[in-house]
Amino acid sequence: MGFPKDFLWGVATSAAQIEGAAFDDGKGASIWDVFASKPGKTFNGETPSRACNSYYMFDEDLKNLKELGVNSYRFSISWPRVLPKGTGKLNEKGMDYYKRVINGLLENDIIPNVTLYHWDLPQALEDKGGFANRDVIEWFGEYAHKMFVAFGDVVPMWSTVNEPIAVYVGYAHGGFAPGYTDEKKGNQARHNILVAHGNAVRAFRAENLKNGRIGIVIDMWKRHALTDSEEDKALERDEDERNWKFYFDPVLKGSYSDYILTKLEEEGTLMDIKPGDLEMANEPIDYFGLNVYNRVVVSKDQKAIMDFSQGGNFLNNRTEYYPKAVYDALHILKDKYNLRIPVYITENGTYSVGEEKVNEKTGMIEDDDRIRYVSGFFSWLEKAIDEGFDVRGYYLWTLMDNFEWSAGSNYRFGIIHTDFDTCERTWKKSAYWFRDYINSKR
Ligand code: IFM
Repeated sequence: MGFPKDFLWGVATSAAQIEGAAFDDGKGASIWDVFASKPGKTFNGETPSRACNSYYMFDEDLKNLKELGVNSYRFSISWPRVLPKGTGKLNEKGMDYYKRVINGLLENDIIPNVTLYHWDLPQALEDKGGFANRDVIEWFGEYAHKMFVAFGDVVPMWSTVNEPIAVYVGYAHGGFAPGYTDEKKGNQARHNILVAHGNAVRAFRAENLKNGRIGIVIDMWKRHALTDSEEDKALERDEDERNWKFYFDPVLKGSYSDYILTKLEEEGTLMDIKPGDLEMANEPIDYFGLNVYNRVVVSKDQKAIMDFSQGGNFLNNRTEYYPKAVYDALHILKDKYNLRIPVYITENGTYSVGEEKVNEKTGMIEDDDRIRYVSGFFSWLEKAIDEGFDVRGYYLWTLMDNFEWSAGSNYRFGIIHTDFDTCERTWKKSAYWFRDYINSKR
C-alpha cells in the first residue's frame, strides 16, 4: 500500500516568518513587529521586517516549489496586511499580493492550503486587549468571512488557526508576542482563540463553499514519563493536560477535562467560559491538521533527565531522534478521540542551531540529520497509513530558513538555505532528497 497516489506532498511557511515588507503597501503592524523590536526579545534583536523578503520574491519561491515537485503549499495570510486595523476596510494592495500567490500556485497545479492565523495579530487589535478580549471572537469571524468571500471559490483548503498554544506562550509566559507573563490572561487568550476558531468555521459554512474544506492545526508534543514512578507519571499527565490536551479536548470533544478545570480553579487562573463557547469551539471540521515534531520526556528527577538527554539517540541539535512521534499521535487521535475525519500532517521537520556547514568538496549544505529525521518520520507515517489511518497529506516545515520567532535566524528549519544578507536561496541536500522522495511515491 504505502502513500496513496493522490497524497498531498507539500511544504509549509507562514506570513510573518517569510514575507518581510512589514510596513509596505499599507500593511499594519503585527504584534510580532512590535514585540521583536523591544530589546532582548529575539535572537540578536532580529525582527520580521524583512525575513526572507518573500513579498517581493514570491516568483522565485514559486519556482522552487515547482522544482521540488510539491502538489500543495501551505502558507498563511497576514491579518494586518489585509486588514491593517484588524477590522473594517480591506487593504487592496495586500489582497493583491495573496491573489498573486494563489493564482501562481493554481496555474502550476499546486493546491493552496491557507492558514488564517499564524501568530501575527494586528497590533491595532492588541491595543484593544488582543486575544484576552472576547471581542476577538467577532474580529476573527469578520476577518475570516472577508477572506472566504475573496478567495473561497479558488482555495480548496483552509485552516483557521495554527498552533493555538502560541497565544498562551505570548500572554502567560512572555516568550512570544505580545509578551505578557500573566497566567490567567494566557488561559483566557487560549480559550478565546478556540472559540474564535469555531466562529470562523461557522463563517465558512455560511458561505456554502462547495469545493472547500476547513480545519484547524494543533501541535502535539506528547509527554513520556522517564520512569514508572508515581511522580513521573503524574508529571506526564499534568503536562499533557496543560499542553496539547487543552486544545484537542474542546475542539474534538467540546469540553475541557475535569483535571484541567480543577487545577486552574485551584491555581486561581481559570478562564471565563460563557454558555455556548464550547459548542462553538467544537464546531465540526472537515479535517484535522496535526503538527508533530517530537515527544518530550519528563521526570521529576532533573539529573535523570540530564543523563537521558546525553544518551545516544539524538540529532546534532540535541533533540531526540524519535520519529515514532507521528505514529503515537495518530493513535491518540484514533483511540482517545475516536477521530473520523482525515488527518493532514501540517508541519514536521527539524532545525540546525546556527548555520549548517557547507561541504567543501560538494559545495552543498549536507543536512543529513534532517534527511534522517524526516525519512524516519515517513517510515512511521507509511506504517500508520498501511494500518488504515486516514492521513491525506504531509507538509514539511519548512521551505526555507526563515524568521524563527524569538530564535530569529539562529534556528534554521529550511530545506533551502536563506542568506539573510542577500536573501539568496540555495538548495540544501535535503531539498534534493525531498524532491526525489516525493517523486518516487507518485
Ligand atoms: O516555525 C514554527 C512554526 O511557525 C510553528 N510550528 C513550529 C515551527 C518550528 O518551531
